[in-house]
Amino acid sequence: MASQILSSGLDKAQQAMGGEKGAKLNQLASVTKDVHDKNARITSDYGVKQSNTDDWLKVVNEDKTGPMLLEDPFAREKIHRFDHERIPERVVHARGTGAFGKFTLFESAADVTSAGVLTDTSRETPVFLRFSTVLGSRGSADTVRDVRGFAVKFYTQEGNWDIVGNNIPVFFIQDAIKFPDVIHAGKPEPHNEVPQAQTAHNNFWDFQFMHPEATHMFLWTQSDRAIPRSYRMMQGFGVNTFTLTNSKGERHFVKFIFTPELGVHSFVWDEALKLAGQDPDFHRKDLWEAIENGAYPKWKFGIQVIPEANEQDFDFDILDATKVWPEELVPIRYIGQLELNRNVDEFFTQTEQVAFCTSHVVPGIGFSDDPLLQGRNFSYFDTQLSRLGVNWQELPINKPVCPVMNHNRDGAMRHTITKGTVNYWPNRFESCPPAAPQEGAYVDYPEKIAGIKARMRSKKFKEHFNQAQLFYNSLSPPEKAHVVGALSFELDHCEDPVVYKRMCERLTEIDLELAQQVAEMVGGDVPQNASRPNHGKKAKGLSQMDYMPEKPTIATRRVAIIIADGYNPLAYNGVKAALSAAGALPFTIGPRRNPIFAAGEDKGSGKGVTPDHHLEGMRSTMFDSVFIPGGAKSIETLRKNGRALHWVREAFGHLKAIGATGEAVSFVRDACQLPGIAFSNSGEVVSSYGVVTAEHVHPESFKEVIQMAKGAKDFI
Ligand code: HDE
Repeated sequence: MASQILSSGLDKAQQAMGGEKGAKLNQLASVTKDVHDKNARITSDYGVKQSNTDDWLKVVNEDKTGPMLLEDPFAREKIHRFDHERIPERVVHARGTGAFGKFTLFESAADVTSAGVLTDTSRETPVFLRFSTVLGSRGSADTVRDVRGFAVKFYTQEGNWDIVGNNIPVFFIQDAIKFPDVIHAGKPEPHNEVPQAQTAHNNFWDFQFMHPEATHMFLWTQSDRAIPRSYRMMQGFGVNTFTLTNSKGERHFVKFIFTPELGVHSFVWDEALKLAGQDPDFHRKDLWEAIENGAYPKWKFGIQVIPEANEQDFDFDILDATKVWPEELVPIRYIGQLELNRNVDEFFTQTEQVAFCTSHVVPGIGFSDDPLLQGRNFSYFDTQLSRLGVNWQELPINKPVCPVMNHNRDGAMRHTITKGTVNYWPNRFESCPPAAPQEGAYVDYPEKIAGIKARMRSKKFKEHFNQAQLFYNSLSPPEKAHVVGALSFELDHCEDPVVYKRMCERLTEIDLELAQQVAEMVGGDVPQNASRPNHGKKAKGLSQMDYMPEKPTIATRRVAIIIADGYNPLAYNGVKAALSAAGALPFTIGPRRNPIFAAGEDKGSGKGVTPDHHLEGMRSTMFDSVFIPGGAKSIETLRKNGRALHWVREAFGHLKAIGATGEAVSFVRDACQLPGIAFSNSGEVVSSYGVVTAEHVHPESFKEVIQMAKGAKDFI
């Protein structure tokens, strides 16, 4: 019985894998209890079964009222336990969500590293990935403009390896000593704790001006990258420069990159703003929904490698985290794949208690002198001590799947019981000795260092604008327009003219036209001259348009199908089936969540279709696309429904694919009120500005509608 309870949280498939492949899940199963176990009964924490957990023990009179007894151990335990449920939230990246998965290699990187996880192509390494926003509190909204965390824990056979990355490849600062400043400046202001999860305020932009090194990064945060459509549709970057050492002892500098199979996609700002209120858990739910539906998100894993001897070959310092390594200079070598395939069983014990450390690397992987990384290596372990306590690595989610044995002992909440009479090394029994390199011990790279103690940065660290220009120049025209819009929004929220006027000046270091457009909007002095000429260079891989999926796909996209009584069942059923067949997620939306009847369907005997949601319950922002089947009566009803009308207009404004057949064609035309769009007036399928219409319905046209809808937003 006990083992049945313990393993009930496991996927059968994962269990069948056993061994290394199911290693982490098997380990977790040994500490997992199932609240749905039919034989489970409420007990106290000390194991005594309880008969009543609803009433505190009291001295009652004949009316059954009276004082409560402090004696009641069960009530006291329940309340005391509750009083201490919260732990400190992460000082940054407090809001997040995570999932389990696996990492596989399709090409060995043995030429540059000896790490098993990057060389053994037969391995399947279990992983846990936590996505996050940076500035908001634990209860803040998912869709705010912010950097997203992309933290991966690889449970390798040689110990845990953490890549604690972001969805943006550079950072605001070069030296870790500045981290408390940049975070204080971005978090709510100290006097009134406003604003929550926003960089649109004086202090953030004051900091940006004071730190020219932040220019490249703030441009990324004002781009579409900072409002991703989904965690599944963004890249992950290790950001810092790490090193790889191969079996010959040769060292290389490396950057780690994850690129999503679904391509890189974003919201438009208005969508993100609205969703923050309409569905603050949008990203969390999106990831959960995809995994539950078996649409496992996948990323290609790549490395950019520079041999040690070539460190000085670039006009930027390769240890400077405010710089990318342009792909033209250092190509990305994609060698593996990361897949997420299992949601957590419990948020707190898994997603909240997972703890990452940049300092956790395995043999074959090491650090560089990147001054941001060096500081991070100090900070992460330290923060886990205050957040989770000294024994945080014993928590099930953090525990390595390989053996752990050493002479570290005791501390609050120690779980492991280590038998034996010695707790130090060396000891007279030679118990638990260090390992030899041939046994897989970590070997420190014997780097030769000579220097003077000083608080300084290298000369190349002092150039801050070249790559900001490179990034801006590489964006497509709509992406540039979005940057202008984002900066205009953010600086409009700064009340202090010193802040927004100076920032407008700073923009002249990047691009005069950009600076002029923003200054005009936000009340800055419109500059006439650039502070430096734009070098005009571009690089690939910076615009997210470079990451459209190889084949356009509608898979996992949420499509609203809006119907009312009298809808055309052929169009409704046809499109719904075609969408499902293409892997999309169709949701029926009606004026009510009670049966809606098709044209010709008798309300008395017909079953109707019960919508998934009603028009007041949802908003167009929660869907990627909308389809409206014809049916004279249905369209007559929808025309009178302001919410339906607004839905179509808003979806069009957010550049979403809209499909319509039959009578719905004129409905969409009237709703959009844009004379430039072409509409179908025959059986032909017409696609114009992402609006796909077919006046006369025949089953073949559904396939075409889907096909054209696939690329519609990207096309625009
Ligand atoms: Fe972090 N960062 N960070 N950071 N960071 C934390 O560690 C820190 C930086 C990143 O899902 C903290 O466990 C310093 C860059 C992610 O649990 C803390 C510096 C990048 C997460 C910390 C940086 C990151 C964190 C807070 C400057 C992208 C969430 C809670 C030197 C590569 C991990 C915690 C999770 C979390 C310190 C800069 C990514 C305080 C000192 C650059 C994804 O230790």
